[in-house]
Amino acid sequence: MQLEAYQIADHNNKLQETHQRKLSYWTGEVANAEEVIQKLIAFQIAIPSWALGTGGTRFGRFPGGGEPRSLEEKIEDVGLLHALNKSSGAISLHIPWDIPKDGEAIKSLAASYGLQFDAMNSNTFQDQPDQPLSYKFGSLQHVDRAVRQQAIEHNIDVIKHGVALGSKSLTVWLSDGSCFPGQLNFRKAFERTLDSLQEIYAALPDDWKVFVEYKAFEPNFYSMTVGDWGSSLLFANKLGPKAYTLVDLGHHLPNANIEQIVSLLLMEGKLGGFHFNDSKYGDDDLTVGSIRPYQLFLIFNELIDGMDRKGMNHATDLGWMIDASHNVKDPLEDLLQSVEAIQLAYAQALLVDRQALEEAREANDVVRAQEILQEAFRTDVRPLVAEARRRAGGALQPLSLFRQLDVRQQLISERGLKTIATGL
Ligand code: AOS
Ligand code: ZN
Ligand code: ZN
Ligand code: ZN
Repeated sequence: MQLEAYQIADHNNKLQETHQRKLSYWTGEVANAEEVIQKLIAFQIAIPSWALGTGGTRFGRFPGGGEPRSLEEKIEDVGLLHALNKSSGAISLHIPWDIPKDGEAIKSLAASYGLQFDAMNSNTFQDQPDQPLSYKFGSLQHVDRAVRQQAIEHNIDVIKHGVALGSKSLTVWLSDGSCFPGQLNFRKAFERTLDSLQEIYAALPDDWKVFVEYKAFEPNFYSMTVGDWGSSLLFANKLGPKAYTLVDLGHHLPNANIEQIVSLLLMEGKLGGFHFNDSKYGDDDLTVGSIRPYQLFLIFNELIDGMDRKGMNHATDLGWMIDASHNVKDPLEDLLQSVEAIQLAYAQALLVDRQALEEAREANDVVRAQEILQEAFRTDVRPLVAEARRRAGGALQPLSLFRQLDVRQQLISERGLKTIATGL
């Protein structure tokens, strides 16, 4: 299905009066309201292909119906999101779950929805049916050179698929590590992984980046070879200027200060990408902003500070992606909520009076510094976010419109009730 412009216009017309009242109030209150709106219009958040179906857990999966059955239908779903919010203008593919049969056709299908291809994701954490060697004991770190070679070639193959689609980056997330003390020589595992990554790096086109994603635990529970931002940064530094660290919000030990990590990585010029989600315990992959919205705001506060200091473009100089999926919500509704949460945190962080904050810090005025941040965090920026969407041609309230138009029911009638999206 495809949304028609008149459906969005009708929806916006009905809400226009109330929207305008709230907007006028907040544009009066917020000094840089117009700047915030412009930045929001430019800001796009990529949707991962694996978030379009019900995620499930290892205990079970409860598909909701109408899930995309093919890469084409995944693109159609992201197209629907983008039509509603005008902020989901990119899709991130996963090989081999999303192998395009005809790269050109897929590229033009995406373009017809105004979508680009964000980072390509390789997969050496599962064995595929036709795969000669197993990743049971790791991939790029494996003791057997032949297994490492197979994993290297897979990554190079993923780059080739990406080139055909116009993607500009590769995200490498490795499940490599060990489950028990003694199992692994940590140093050898690091060195082998580095050797393998160097071969992949050598195959990167000049205008590409590679993102090294770290994760503290799971599926390995004693050690992860790329387990934290320190090891990711070591790899990125040793690889060279096209290699960066990728921060997934769910990949830290409990209570880690993620905003501080972000600040230091940006200082080093080595923060490349982001996987947004939220969590209470571990890699929960819950809807962005559903558990710790203040943390998300503090992260954006550091992102803006660090990017502005380096003269970076907020919209284009980092890879912004959602990495969330779970069992109980309609995946498209969930993604609309996640995108909105990211925009709210971004907009609030744009309100921080940075000069006053620096002055308070230099004067050791702790109370004032906290007040400045919370003042921004407690501002209702929803009308600004809605206005940015309206001006870009999207819906004032994407989630309500999704429900009013009964989008899920239409997808179920087109695709069926028992559909399973390929993915995790
Ligand atoms: C895994 O935990 C990581 O978050 C990955 O970024 C991602 O979820 C995975 O690559 C999906 O395939
Ligand atoms: Zn991730
Ligand atoms: Zn994860
Ligand atoms: Zn996650």
